[in-house]
Amino acid sequence: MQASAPWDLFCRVVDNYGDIGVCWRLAADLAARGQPVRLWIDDASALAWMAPQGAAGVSVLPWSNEVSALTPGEVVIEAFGCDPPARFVALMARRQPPPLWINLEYLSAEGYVARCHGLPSPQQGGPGSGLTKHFFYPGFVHGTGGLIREPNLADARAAFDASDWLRSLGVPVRAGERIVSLFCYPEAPFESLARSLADAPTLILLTPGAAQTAARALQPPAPGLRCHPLPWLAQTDYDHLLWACDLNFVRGEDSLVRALWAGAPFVWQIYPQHDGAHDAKLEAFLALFLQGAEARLCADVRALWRAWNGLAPWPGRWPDARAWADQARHFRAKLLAQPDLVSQLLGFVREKR
Ligand code: TRH
Repeated sequence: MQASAPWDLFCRVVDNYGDIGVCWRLAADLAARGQPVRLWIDDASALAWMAPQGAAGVSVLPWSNEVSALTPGEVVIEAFGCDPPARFVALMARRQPPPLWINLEYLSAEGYVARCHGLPSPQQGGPGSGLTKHFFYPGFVHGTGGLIREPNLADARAAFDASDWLRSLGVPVRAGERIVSLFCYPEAPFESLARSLADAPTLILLTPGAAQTAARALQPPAPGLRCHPLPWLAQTDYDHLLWACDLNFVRGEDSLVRALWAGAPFVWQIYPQHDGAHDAKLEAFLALFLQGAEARLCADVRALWRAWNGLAPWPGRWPDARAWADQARHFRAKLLAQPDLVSQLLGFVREKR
């Protein structure tokens, strides 16, 4: 598809790094496929470590209502219902033909996603009156918008050398050690995890923030366990971290997807919601992930994930590592057979034009 103007992608950072993480990946993937992007963002500070090299075809612009001299692109994406500035929306309404307006939604494995994906929402009032917004839902199954997966990702994963990469990062790995990455929220029961992991020589690679704070509070760590703090890594290197580990603890939305592409066992700490909606969301994902797995693996993975999310007591038994790894690879293979999010987005735009 030939782009006559850049796509406009709007992102507001609510908290943490998921909003900017998803938007950056989307922008970089679109640009790499020949669709330049203007990424409008209210707080771009995390890009300094997440994407220090930037990306050809992506320009990062401050969120502003002062956009009157600008022509909106053919496609405008607002991430997670962030409401682009009113003046920009007014320009969209004046553009002929109007841009295709897409609201990129949060990721969920729940059933409503396939039902709502692609639905139109005609705008009845305000500066965008007369325009139609479309809901675009990422997801794990056919009938949803899919997951961000760069075209070269599977090849890069297959060619990756974990030992070389860990050495280049200065990580002191010992032969035979299990390597675990930890990216978590402050509520995670780190002490229970440390006790369980201490049953075998284990090196935990701690991402900045809650993981390092929790590990500092547990000094000295349990015998058999070593902890190594990491700096914030660029997104591409965070992928490498997930590929280099035997087990990954991830959180939120984007690192979950990247753990899926790593194809290794992982535990997901879901973003907690005050109304408790995260519980059903976690169960919906577990049900998909564990489809076809042996009953024992299902029970053990479910128990561990629920405990890590504070929804159950810490389990007495750890999932079997080999069966867990097989299931992770099996699920990744299923996902790889589905079209990725950017391919679907390009198809959606073609269809609506
Ligand atoms: O930071 P998060 O908890 O973001 C959350 C969730 O997305 C949640 O669903 C959303 O509602 C909330 O924000 C507002 O987790 P997430 O989604 O994994 O985002 C982290 C990003 O940071 C991801 O793109 C990976 C990236 N990252 C790096 O690039 N380098 C690193 O070293 C680490 C640890 C993460």
